Amino acid sequence: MKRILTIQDISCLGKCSLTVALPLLSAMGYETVILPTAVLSTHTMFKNFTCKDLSAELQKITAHWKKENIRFDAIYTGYLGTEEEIETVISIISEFRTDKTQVFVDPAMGDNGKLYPAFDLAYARHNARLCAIADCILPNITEAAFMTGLPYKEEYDETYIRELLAALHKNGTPCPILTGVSLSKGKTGAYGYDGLSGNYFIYQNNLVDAMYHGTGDIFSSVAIGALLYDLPKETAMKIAADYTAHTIEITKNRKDGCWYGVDFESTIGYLLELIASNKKN
Ligand code: PXL
Repeated sequence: MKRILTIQDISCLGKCSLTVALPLLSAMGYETVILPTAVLSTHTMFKNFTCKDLSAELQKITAHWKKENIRFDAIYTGYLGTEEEIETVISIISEFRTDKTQVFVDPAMGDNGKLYPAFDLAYARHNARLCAIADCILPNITEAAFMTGLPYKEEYDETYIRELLAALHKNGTPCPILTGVSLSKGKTGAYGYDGLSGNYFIYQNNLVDAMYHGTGDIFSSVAIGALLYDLPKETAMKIAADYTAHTIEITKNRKDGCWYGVDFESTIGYLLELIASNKKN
């Protein structure tokens, strides 16, 4: 069984970061080791959330793992609260990385042309330093624009997407994957570049007209889990995009749900079916 280390915050209530990565990767059949960077009462879309930074603890936890000679097949980082946290995570990756470890970075920091309120341009540039050392990154267009300094565009064509991918590749990562890419009206999906083969890969499905918090984390967790099955990259994108879209659709139609996240718990059965049918093909 592959062992994945995921480094993100715990938003105790909120269905994002570790509270989605852990159940989804476990359901996908991975031993999932967590390194919580901070504990928040809720995610930051709530007012008056509490936050306890765990930076000081990270060194102690990872020093213990080193003594136990623990190794990881993959390291997956998500939302990181500060520039210092990013620096700590860069050094943890360099300590635990072997030539077999695949490093995935989701530089979760913004959407729709804006950074989340807690972040600024200096933070985005720091995230670009983390992305530079990753084997594969999964930013959305907003995050890619802030990290590369290219303009953010609401309306775009494939040339713009390839420019962003080229800039991210030049920054250092062999496999940048842009999420939330819409190549035609009513569609959305992922568009990636595999620097090792020199090929682009694309998956588009129908856009579900609803926005919920945490769906980026759900897409990334499933995409990373699927990539670690060593499926073709298009297939991994299909599994992640179809699962995320279906989960948003189910959530949209519910009567008694919460506003702050999607009902991913009720669609885990669908995820496993999707994986089984795509592994066969
Ligand atoms: O879904 C990304 C995320 C993760 N963790 C926290 C957040 C957010 C997005 O706002 O606030 C604490």
